[in-house]
Amino acid sequence: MRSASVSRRTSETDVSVSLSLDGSGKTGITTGVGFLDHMLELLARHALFDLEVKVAGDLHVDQHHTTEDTGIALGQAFLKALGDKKGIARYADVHLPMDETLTRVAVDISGRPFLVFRTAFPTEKIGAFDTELVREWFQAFAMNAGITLHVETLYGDNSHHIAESCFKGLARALRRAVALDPREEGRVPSTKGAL
Ligand SMILES: [Mn+2]
Repeated sequence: MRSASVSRRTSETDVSVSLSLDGSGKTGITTGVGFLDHMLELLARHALFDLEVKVAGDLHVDQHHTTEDTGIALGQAFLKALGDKKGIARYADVHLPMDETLTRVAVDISGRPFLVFRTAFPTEKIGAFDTELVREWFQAFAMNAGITLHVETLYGDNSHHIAESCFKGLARALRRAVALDPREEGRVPSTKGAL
């Protein structure tokens, strides 16, 4: 089982993450931010990761630190769980429809952190959640996971659907990118021999 745990404590948040890449989508998630819990639950479900996340964050300030730091810790856990990256598919891309919304996600488990995020939200809020925090979470996750991640919403009208298509698209892309390819025979999928 490729799995890892990360605890990360700052003056703003205290985050614990346990992640198994070879799971079944089991979750236990309490970040204190309902919408973020919803996104992480569907991320785990569609990636078939087992994921536990507990956060005590400074929600009296706003949801920014909690959202960003959850992305950082999950990215760190993902990188740690991947280990030497031997045998993985490495690349994957998906088009993820959600009703009227269509989002394209492409990922390279490259060791070169980079985010392209071409997604706009028609509203500033989804319930109590600031839509600008979706990008913050993706930035934090991509940088700490060490992946090249391109997210583009091709069209969409509903902010909840748009956010959900981004997280589900990431989930489906990661599920395929971390999958073990028997033809790789335990080799690192790079001409450099390392990722
Ligand atoms: Mn939903």
